[in-house]
Amino acid sequence: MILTESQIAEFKDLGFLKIGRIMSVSQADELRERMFSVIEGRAENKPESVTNLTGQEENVVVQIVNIWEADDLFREHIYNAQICQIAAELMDTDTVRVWHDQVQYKPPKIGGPTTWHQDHPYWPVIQPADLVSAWVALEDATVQNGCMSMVAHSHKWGPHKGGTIGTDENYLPTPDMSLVPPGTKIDVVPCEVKKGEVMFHHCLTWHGGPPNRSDRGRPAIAVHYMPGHVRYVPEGSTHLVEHNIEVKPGEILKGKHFPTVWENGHVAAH
Ligand SMILES: O=C(O)CCC(=O)C(=O)O
Repeated sequence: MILTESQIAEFKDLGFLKIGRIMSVSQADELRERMFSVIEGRAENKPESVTNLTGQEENVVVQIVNIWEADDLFREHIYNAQICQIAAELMDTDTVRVWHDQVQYKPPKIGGPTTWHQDHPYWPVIQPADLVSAWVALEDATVQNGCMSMVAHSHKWGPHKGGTIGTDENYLPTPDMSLVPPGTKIDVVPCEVKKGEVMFHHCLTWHGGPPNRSDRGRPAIAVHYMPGHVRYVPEGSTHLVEHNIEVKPGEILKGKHFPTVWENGHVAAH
């Protein structure tokens, strides 16, 4: 075990867990440089997608999905032994696979906000909602440059479709209160994370973040890890990476685009 019982209990209670350093500053810098080479089209291979999530020039959030398929250092990153073991311990599973990864880069001055959301409602083709994400800062992430905030305990409130959690002018959540158990206080926790540190969140935890008006960019890589029992369960809506799925509806989701990274206490062969 890497985690203590109290860390696991904290994650189960709050829906997120800050761990701390997982790589050196220079390793994070190297990943950040690889990120720029993918954004600028200099990498040898292509990721699934590179988009500006907001569609606005004055509020840019560059999202790269499956950068691990474009760059060998990011491919190594999804197999990071410590991250994989922590994911296995948080999901209480022997087998960990990658659903997909996601870079979000908020450039200096014009970086956009992250609207409040839960992850799993954006993933309508996989069940159950037992995934965890490992989010690594590739530059110090602070409130000023648009770090994430988490709503403590919100993963226990069930899944809500996108758009039900609004954002006010201070980038705080304005949820439809009928989604929240009566008497519950919305406890927003800003999560500052240093370059090379990791934090984990559950796929039903509400999270969002302010724009970046500072002089420092805010690059980060999140890997969305699934426990071995997650299945392909299409329910009418589609997903960007669904075309990569080779198993039939109802089957365990695995295959070359959804690599097994951790098995029976060890990093999987790759
Ligand atoms: O990087 C961010 O600010 C948001 C990332 C996110 O929403 C996620 O990893 O689920």
